[in-house]
Amino acid sequence: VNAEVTVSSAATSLILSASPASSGSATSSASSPVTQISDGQIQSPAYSTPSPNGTLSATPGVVPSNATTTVDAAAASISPNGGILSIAPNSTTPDVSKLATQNECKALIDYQLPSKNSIPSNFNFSGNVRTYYVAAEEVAWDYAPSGWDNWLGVPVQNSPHAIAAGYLNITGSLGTSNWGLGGWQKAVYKGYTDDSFTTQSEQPATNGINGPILRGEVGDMIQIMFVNNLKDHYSSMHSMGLYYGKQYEGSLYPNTTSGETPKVQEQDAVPPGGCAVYKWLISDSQAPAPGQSSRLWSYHSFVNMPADTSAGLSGPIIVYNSGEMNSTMSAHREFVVTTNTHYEARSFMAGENAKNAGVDTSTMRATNQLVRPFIGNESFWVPQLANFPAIQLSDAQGPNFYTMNGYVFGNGAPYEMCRDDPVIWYVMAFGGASHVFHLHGNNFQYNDIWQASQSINAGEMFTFNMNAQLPGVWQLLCHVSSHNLFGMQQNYVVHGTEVDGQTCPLPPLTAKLAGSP
Ligand SMILES: [Cu+2]
Repeated sequence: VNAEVTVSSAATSLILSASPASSGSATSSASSPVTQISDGQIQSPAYSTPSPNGTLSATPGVVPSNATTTVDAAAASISPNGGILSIAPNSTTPDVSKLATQNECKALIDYQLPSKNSIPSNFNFSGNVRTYYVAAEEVAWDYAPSGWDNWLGVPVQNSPHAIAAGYLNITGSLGTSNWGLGGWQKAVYKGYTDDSFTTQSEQPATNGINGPILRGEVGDMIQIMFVNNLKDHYSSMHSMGLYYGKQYEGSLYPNTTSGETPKVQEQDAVPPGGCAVYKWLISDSQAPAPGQSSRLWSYHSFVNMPADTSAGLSGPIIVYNSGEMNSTMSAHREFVVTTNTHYEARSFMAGENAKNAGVDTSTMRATNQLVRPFIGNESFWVPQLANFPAIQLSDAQGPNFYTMNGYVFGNGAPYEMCRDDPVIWYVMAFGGASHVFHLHGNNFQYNDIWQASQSINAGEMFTFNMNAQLPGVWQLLCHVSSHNLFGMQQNYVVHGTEVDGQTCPLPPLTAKLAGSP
């Protein structure tokens, strides 16, 4: 089975032309602002004055904990450390009765452009709206599912590298799969084919822990129905690179304009069981580099970014020049490589993993939000301080896994190609380290310059072009020596062809889009 064939046609089938009413220029088609989701997140505060150092003098709230109202900003006081309105704590329980229902979210998938204040001036609408259905889900993840360090050729529990990395924290157990307990509890994005969320969209085997690959062309709008199926944690979808209005930022912080009522939208922190719709635009500012046909952007959850991305919530976006998606996909092998430090002690799933592993959880909080009182600035938006680990694990208990697409020690599916295939590597980094992407056997081009290696920092996204000229099973690695020690390595395979007296077993590139227009 060649997953690329399926995913290619699936991506094509997602194209839906906008209705005549919304075709044409962005300006003329933006007349129907998307209905705001009722946020229901703001609760009645009791006011108090912050101390000069920003520490709140807390007065217990006197209103019912489930009361929902707006806040008179003028009555609130301004904190001295940044203008955030500070209010005494009340309750951390959001009013779940106001959650947007999935039917409400389905209705917001309306193929209409967002309101004018969400449309940049260099967005020239193509008329194409690409729709994706994405859910945040909990999975049990094994960083080394083969049980082997595939570079040293030994079982993981015997690997000097795994031992040095601190991945084996209980003698004789398999730390990469959470101390032999069947996997680390992680949160990941899964793509679905429609709003019933029953059939997962197919992704390349090499995609690993990445969320589904989202694709679009310059001039397109991407609309996403997102469902948070995490049991106890918030999540969101925040785009790195595509354009969005404030409504679709998907990032939790008190980002109100001064003087307005502070407000956290449900899209910024979707509660367990909730949903949201995001509309992201691909303007000229997202275009591939001159001479290139595609480039990488990304998305991730931004309720509490360090905890969310350590939990596993990130994914790729590939943008093509207008009209060049199919031709580019059918003429190249495209591969996503995400380098990420999955720091399990910082993941918001740390509490779940601690419980599973029998760690002393007597100090663990009952909820994923911090218990009060605590020292620090507070405002009155809810949820505040969400997605923090419920327990502080040591590094031995919650190791920092140095991964490529969620795997260590060459445990991901190898990237496969035929000799002389044009290849596009989409390489990005999350987490807390700087990496050096390096290939053995073949060089790649970045900014029209041939490279053997390229540094990449957390949050950066690169697009490299390569011609697979030399056959063999080759190394693909982070060249930072400690990261290599910690297993940040993968393999890619260049199959020989007639030149080598062999037949490449992969379907030819020209067949990649068979069945699509
Ligand atoms: Cu590295």
